[in-house]
Amino acid sequence: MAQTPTSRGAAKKSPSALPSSTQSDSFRGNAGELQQQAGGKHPVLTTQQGIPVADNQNSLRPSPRGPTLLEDFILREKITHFDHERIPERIVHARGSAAHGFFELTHSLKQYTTAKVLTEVGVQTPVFTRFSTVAGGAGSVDTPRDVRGFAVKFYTPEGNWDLVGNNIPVFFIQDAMKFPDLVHAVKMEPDRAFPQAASAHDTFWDFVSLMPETMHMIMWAMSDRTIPRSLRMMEGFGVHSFRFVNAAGDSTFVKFHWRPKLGIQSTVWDEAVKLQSADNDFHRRDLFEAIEAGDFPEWELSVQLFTEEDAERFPFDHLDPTKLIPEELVPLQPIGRMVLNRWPDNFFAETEQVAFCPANVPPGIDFSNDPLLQGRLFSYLDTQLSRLGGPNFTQIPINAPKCPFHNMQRDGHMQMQVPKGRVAYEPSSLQGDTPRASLAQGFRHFAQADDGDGRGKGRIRPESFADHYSQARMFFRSQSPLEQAHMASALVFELSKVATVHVREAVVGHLQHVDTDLAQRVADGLGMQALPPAPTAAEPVQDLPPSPALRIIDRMKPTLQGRCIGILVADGSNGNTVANLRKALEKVGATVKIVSPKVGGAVLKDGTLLPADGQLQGTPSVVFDAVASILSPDMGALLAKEAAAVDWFRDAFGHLKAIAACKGTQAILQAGGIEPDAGVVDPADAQGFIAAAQTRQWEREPKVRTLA
Ligand code: HDD
Repeated sequence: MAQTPTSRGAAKKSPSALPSSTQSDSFRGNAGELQQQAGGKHPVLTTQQGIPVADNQNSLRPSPRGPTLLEDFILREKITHFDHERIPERIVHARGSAAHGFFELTHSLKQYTTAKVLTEVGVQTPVFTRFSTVAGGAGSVDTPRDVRGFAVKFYTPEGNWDLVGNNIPVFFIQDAMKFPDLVHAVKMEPDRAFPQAASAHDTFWDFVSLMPETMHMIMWAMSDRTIPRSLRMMEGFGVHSFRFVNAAGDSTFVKFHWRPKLGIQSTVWDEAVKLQSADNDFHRRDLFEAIEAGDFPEWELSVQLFTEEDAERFPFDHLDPTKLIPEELVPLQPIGRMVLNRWPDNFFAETEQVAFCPANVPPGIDFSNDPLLQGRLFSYLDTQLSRLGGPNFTQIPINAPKCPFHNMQRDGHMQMQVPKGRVAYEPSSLQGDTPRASLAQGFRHFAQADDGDGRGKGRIRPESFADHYSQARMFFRSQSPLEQAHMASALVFELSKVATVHVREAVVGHLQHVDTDLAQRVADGLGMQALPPAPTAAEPVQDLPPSPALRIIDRMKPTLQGRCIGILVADGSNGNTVANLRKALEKVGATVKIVSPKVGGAVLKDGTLLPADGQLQGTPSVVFDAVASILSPDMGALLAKEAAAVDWFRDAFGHLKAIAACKGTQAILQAGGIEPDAGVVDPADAQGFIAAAQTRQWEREPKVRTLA
C-alpha cells in the first residue's frame, strides 16, 4: 500500500525509512509503490510539456508538514488544467448522447441533386449522430417531457453535411427572431432557477398563450412523442424545407425524415416520471448498451420531394416551420439507412465538442427561405465560437471534414495546422499549389427569383403564415382516442403547474380553436367552472383531412427486438423455468436481465447460483419493457411485504406492461392490489408472454388511471 502522509503519524515518518528506490534529492514522500497495482506496460506519466513525473501523489513542500511551494510546476499545471476542464454547455440541447456510424444510400437522387452522398448508391458515408433533450442542463435527466434533438453529421466527400433536426417535424415559432424568447421562457425561471428540464411552469405557458403560432407544436409536445422509450425508437425530421439542386441547376424542395427500424415507441407519463429517479441516464445507457451488445440502432432516411408548383397547391405555406406536409399529400421515398455502430471513445472530445450547423451543406443541397432556417444559418457558427473558444473548432477531430480541405483561413486561438509557404491570400501568382475556387465543383446557390410583392424591405410576417390552428387540429384529430386522452392529460398536468390563472385560461381559450372537446376536457381537468373565451383567430380554422401516419400507438412494432425484459428471481426459484423463459425471449431478440433481492444472485432450487444483473431495490420495473417473476411460494410470501417488490409489479401493471407471474408471485400481486388481466400470464407460457410483451396493454389503461 502507498504511504501517503495523510495522518500526522505518517507525515512524521522518517525519509530514511522509505524504500531506497524513492529516495533522491527531491523525494521526501512515497509515491512509487502505487505503480505496482495494475499489470501491463504503462508509459511514463508526463506533464503536458512531456516532462516525466516521478511522484503523482504529493505536492512539493519544504518539509513534511510545511506549506506547498509555488515552484511546484507539476502541481500548478495539473490543477490549472483541471480548473479549465469544462466549457460552456450548449444554451439549448445541452444534455446529449451520441454515436458513430454510417449512412448508406440505397436509391440515387441524381435526378434531383449533385450531392455525392445522395447519388452514389452503396457507398457508406461516416456519420456522427447526437440526440439531445432541449431545455435541461448537461447534467439533467434523460426522460423529461421534452422535444429530442436528432443531429446527424455526414462526413461526405464534398465536406460535412449537418442535418440538425428534432424528433418532431414542426417547430414552436415561425421566425428566428423569437428563438431567444422561446428558450428564455422554457428554461428554468431566471429569478428562482427552477424548474430544471421542464416546460410545466408559468413562463413557458405564458409565452405559449401569447404566441398562437406555437399551437401545432404544443400538440406534438403534449403527445407521447416527447416521452420516448428509447433514442433508438424515435423518428427524426429535418423540419424545414430544403432544396435539392441538380446538374442542370433545377431545384426541387425536400423534407427529410428518419424512421427507426425498431419502430416508434413511447413510455407512459407516470413511467417517464419514475424513470427520472430510477436512472437519470436511461436513454444514454440504453443506447450505449445496445451498441456494446452489437444490437446496432438503425434508421431509414426518406425524403418528401415537391416542386414550387406543388407547393402552390398546399393548403398551407411550406416555408412556415410550424407546418408539416402530410405524407398522404406527399409520400415518403426511402433513400438510405443509417446504422450507429460505435460508441465514442471519449465523451468530451466527441459528444461534447461536436459542433453542428444547419449551414453545413454540400453542393447540391441548398436552403429554402424558411425564416426560422435563415436565422439558424447564423446562430450555430456564432454559438460555437464562444462554446468552443475560437474559430479553429473545425479542426477538432470530431468536427474536421474527412475529405481534403484547403483555404486561406489562418491563425487564431488553438491553431493546430502548420501551413507552409508565403501565400495566404488569393489571387496569388507566387506559388503553384494554392487553393482556388472551382465553378465546376464548388457550392453554387440556387438562383432564386426574388418573390417580393413590390412592398419592399420590411419586418414582414407573410400572410400565408397566419393560420395557426388548422394543422394543430389536424394533428389532434389524427390521433387514436387513447393518444388524445394522453394529450389532454398532459395539458392538464402542465397547466396544473402554472400558478397564474389568466395564463391557464388563455391556453384553454386557444385549445377551443384546436378542438372544443379537447378544450372542455382540459378545462374540466383544471377545475374551471366555465370555458374561457377563445381568442380571435386570424384565419378561419380549416378541417384538414386527418393523417393516421401521425399516430404512434398503432405504429409500435410487434417485436421484442431491442426491448429489455426483467426476470425477478430469489433463493429457491425454479431454474428450469427461468432458463426456458430466458431462452425463448432471447430467441426473439429480447435482452433479458435477472433481478434478485441480492446482487450476488439467487441460489436456485437445484442449488446452483444464478448471478443477478440488478438488485431489486435498485432496479425498478420502469427500466424494463415487460417483467416476469419466478419465485418459490415462501419467497413470494416474504417479498409481498417488501415495498420494492410490490412496486415492481404495481408499476409494471400501471405502465401497461405484460407480466409473467408464477404461482409463488401471486401473494405480491395481491399485496399490490393487482387484478390480473389478459396481459398477466404464467411464465411457463413463454409464447403467451412474448405475444403480450410485444405491445403495451392499452385496454388496461382506463382501469389504472383517470385520463382527462
Ligand atoms: Fe437549434 C442546437 C435543432 C431552431 C439555435 N438545435 C441545436 C441542436 C439541435 C437543434 C438538434 C443540438 C445540436 C447538437 O447536438 O449539438 N434547432 C433545432 C431545430 C430547430 C432549431 C430542429 C427548428 C427547426 N436553433 C433553432 C433556432 C435557433 C437555434 C431558430 C436560433 C436562431 N440551436 C441553436 C444554437 C444551438 C442549437 C444556439 C445550441 C448549441 C449549438 O447550437 O451548437 O445555436
